[in-house]
Amino acid sequence: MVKSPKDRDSFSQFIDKDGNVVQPLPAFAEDRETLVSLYRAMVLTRSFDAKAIALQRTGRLGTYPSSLGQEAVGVAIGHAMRPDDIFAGTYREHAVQLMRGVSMLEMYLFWGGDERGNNYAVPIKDFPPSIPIGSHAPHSVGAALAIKLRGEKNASVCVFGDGATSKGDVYEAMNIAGVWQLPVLFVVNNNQWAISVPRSQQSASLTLAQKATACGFDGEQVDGNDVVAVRHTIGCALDRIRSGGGPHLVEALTYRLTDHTTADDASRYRDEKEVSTYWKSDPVVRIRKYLTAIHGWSSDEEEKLLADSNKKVEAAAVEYLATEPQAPESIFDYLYQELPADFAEQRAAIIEKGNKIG
Ligand SMILES: Cc1ncc(C[n+]2csc(CCOP(=O)(O)OP(=O)(O)O)c2C)c(N)n1
Ligand SMILES: [Mg+2]
Repeated sequence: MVKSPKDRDSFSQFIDKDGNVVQPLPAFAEDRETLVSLYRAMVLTRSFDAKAIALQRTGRLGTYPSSLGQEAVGVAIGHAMRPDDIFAGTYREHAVQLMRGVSMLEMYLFWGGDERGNNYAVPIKDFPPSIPIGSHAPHSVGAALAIKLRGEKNASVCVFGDGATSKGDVYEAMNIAGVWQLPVLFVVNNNQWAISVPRSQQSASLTLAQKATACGFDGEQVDGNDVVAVRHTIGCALDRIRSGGGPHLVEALTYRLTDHTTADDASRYRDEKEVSTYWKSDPVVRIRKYLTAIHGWSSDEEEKLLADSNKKVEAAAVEYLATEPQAPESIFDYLYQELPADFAEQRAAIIEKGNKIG
């Protein structure tokens, strides 16, 4: 049931911030193993994130955008998608990428400035993270058009931030998706900030979900810190889209618990009190509380999970640091099928210079 997006408090929720159930759970959430697998993925994402920041701070990774506090959204999206769906997201969707099968090595390579990190073994049709805001929305809709023209039953999934909803590219993509009734799901990962611009100054629209209304399809809000609610909402939306229901939008309400990127210092523009209030809605703690209270999640299991996650992340980091850097001329190798003549000259000049230095 799609709730009205006109009311800011209309978001759906199953488990509140204290781990209490507020309405009967969907069937998948009755299963301990499923919940544990969602929790496991959230913890792994958080470990991956912490290591990325440590690598950046010690000069071994480029600028990195943390997903701290937003793990439930990405894990739920990745869990609800099928392998043949097509994902296009921003730079902050590490959780989705991990769920889709992109390796941690590939992801560290990407954030270390190595284009081989974009050449995933799986999922082959997914787009690389979009650094320009909103420019991937038309691409995602293009993929949805291809799906429709081929008569396939998969879906295109496009994730962007609250700030991106103010971009023309996003509105244009949503508009044509509505006109052509394309199989595309738009997810607004609303973390309340676009660098230093708060949600209140981003848009006078009461909700971001209601922007879908102008494009002729439904939008709804979900508690983005409740992994059960996000998984349920995204799963239902994808089912409707796959059975020909046309586009849909989900606004996931969450919070960016840390700086915008490692190049930012959020303490210069936002109140520490606000941040500490949102820490009380931490999505990882919430599902752990529920698992502990209802499914007997033990401290032994917790310790083992943390140790396993850290081990996987450390192994990926070791592999990343041991990877031979690409040759400088590789900068030209990933954009064109056939290199234009002037670039070919520059490429040759780099090789020539490198050989002389060598
Ligand atoms: C086209 C474009 N304009 C501006 C920027 C600079 N920029 C980087 S992140 C960002 C804010 C994006 O906010 P939001 O969409 O809410 O995503 P979030 O970073 O919060 O996940 C901006 C303006 C950019 N990357 N691309
Ligand atoms: Mg944002």
